[in-house]
Amino acid sequence: MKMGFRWFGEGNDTVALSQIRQIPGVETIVWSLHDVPAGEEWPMDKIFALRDEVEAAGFNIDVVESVNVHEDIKLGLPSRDRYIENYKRTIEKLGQVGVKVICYNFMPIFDWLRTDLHKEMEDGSTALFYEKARIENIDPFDLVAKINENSALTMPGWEPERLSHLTSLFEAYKGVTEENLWENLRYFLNEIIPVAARHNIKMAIHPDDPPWSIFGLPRIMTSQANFRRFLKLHDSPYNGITLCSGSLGANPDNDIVAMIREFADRIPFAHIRNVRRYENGDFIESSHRTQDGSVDIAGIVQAYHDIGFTGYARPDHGRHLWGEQCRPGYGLYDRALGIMYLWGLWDAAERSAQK
Ligand code: DNO
Repeated sequence: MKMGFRWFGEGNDTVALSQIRQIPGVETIVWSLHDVPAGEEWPMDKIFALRDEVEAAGFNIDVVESVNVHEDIKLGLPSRDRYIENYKRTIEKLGQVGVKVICYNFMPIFDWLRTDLHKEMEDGSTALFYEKARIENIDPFDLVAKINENSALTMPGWEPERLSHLTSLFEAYKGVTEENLWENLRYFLNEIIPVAARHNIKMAIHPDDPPWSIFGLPRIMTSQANFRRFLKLHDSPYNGITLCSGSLGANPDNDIVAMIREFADRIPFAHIRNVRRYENGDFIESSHRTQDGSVDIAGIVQAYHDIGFTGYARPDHGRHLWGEQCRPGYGLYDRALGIMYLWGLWDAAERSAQK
């Protein structure tokens, strides 16, 4: 297991590379060019600049998260081909600087979704929280109208500057079914995976978070059965999964340990974090420790050890501790604690395997 840490770039992250350097065992910075819009080709000078900065701080740049997929590709519009060509050229350029894994997702309109970014926990820390009933009761068009009247009603991802854009996107997705999305994903994979293979880059799709449909939008990367189907859509070692225990773990039906065992050779990248689920479907992102949430993190790390996992892992979102001001979920302290927990489990598994 190779350990990585997500970093949003100088001026765009509250955590410094020099701080990450002091967390034991981190070799890889998980990075992206966050200022390049989805669908555009990444400029080589920016890739080089990032590489030089990260390598000078003592890390490698093996994992990119994410190269985002333009909505026209997910919608299967005729304009998708232009964006797919840009995507391929970005893969080629990342291949030139030695990138090994590219993480991406295929979620319509929204990436991860929460209702509260700073929900207070019993111990005074705060964490990302999802209130199911609140989301289920939303008619997206209605919410857009309400936010227009009162901008205080906005939710993460619904910022006023995105609103006009959001309405037309919701319109565009009307009538798009899960089967359409599968077909559009297959088209995309058939185009990009051969390019990734030529450059020895493993593409690793991220599960939908939460792993169920929201606002009537189709979502397909949600379950073990759907990941099985995904891997067969384009059967290649370069077509893989970012197995995110926290995203999938929000649904109690998902057995992450079983997924690790079944998809063992198709997981180039692991996101490891816990969530505490409530009976009404709400969930909160608890500490990485097994006992603090509903996901069996100890069992997950053991399963990775059992399959001889040599891919990349990173701790995922953390709580906000000790008054830290940071990007929601991406502070220094709880992710550093998470790494030490993961190493503890891993090292103990190594020891007991040697006996
Ligand atoms: C949240 C992340 C996701 C992930 C993308 C991958 O913090 O796990 O945003 O990076 O879905 O494309």
